[in-house]
Formats: sequence, structure tokens, C-alpha cells
Amino acid sequence: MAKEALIVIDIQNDFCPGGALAVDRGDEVVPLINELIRRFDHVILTQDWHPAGHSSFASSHPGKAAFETVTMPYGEQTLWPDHCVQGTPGAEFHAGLEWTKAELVLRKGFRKTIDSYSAFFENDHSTPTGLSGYLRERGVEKVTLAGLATDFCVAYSALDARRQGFDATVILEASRGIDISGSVAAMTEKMRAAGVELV
Ligand code: VGL
Ligand code: ZN
Repeated sequence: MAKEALIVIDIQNDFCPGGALAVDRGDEVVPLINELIRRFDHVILTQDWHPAGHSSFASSHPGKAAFETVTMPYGEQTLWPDHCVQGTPGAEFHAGLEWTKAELVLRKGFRKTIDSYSAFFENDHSTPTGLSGYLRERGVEKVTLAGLATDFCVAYSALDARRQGFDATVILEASRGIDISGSVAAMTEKMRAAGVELV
């Protein structure tokens, strides 16, 4: 049987109710993800991890508001409220997440000039995080993903997993979306078309 890993995406305070970029009912997934963590032999967590003044923050673009877009050298970038700033409480994992079993915590979005939704590549789609190499070297062929947010970090990670030749399953019940003008439906369809198993 193919070696499998669970990738838990961005279960951080800022993406939960009360956080800077709260995903509606984001905290509801925590018990489900804890159950998944117990079930899997190999667990990886991602952590959105931005320096203060990151280029994806609307506050870094005078005259721009959160959820507007700007054109970066690498393409269109949605702007966000300041969130998941390195070392702040908002960047910490949700207190209820039973994450200590994790073999790897992969931080992303730490370069000031480029955002990274995907656990595999930054938003230029070419700068690798190293995750593909880590998984391959350890013989992992199949990844199961869940977390926040369905339409951004979960979807981008699942699409890149397929691009990198891994089998990929997304547990929708253990994920929640931000949903900017239909982005959950659009990204769900993209994942389906790319051969991501949606359950
Ligand atoms: C995310 C927007 C900005 C996510 C991270 O985890 O989906 N979304 N940074
Ligand atoms: Zn972010």
C-alpha cells in the first residue's frame, strides 16, 4: 500500500473566529482534524508565517483595502488583513489542536515579497518549499489534506500535490473556506478536474 501522510493546513488562531483573517466556523474543524491526526501514521502541519509588513498585507499597499487584488511581479495577488505574523499569538496553532505528534511543521509565506498559499510552491508557482523532496525521500505517495482555508491554502496545496505526482485527497468536512466571490465552488471544481479526491 502506498505510504500516506496527512497534511494539516494552517489551523492557526488568525484563521479561527476572533482572529485577524477569521474563516467562518474555522474552529469547527479542530475535533475532526484531531481524529485524523490520531488515525494517520505520518502527520505534517503547515503554518502561515509572515514577517511584519508582508507584501500580501493590504496595510503594505497605501490606498488598498483587504480582499482587493494587486499585480505582483509573479501575477495577481489578493490582499489580506495583517495575519499570522511570525511569533505572534495569531500565528500559533489553535489551542485545541492536538498537533504534538507531527513529524514536520512546514512554515510558508516567510519571504516578504512573495505570498505562499500552497505547501509545495510559493505563489510564483516555481519557488519550492522543499515539501515534494521531503515526501519523496520518505517514500510518501499519497497525501490527505484538510484545514483552512479550503479555497486558498488547502486547494493550492492539493493542486500542487497532483502537479508533483502525488495522489491527493481533501477532506472537505474538516476544511472551511474564505469564499471570495464564489472561490470555494471554483476551487472545488479545479481540484476535481485535477484528479483530487474530494470526500
Ligand atoms: C491563507 C490567505 C492568506 C490560507 C493564508 O491559509 O488559506 N489564506 N494566507
Ligand atoms: Zn497568509
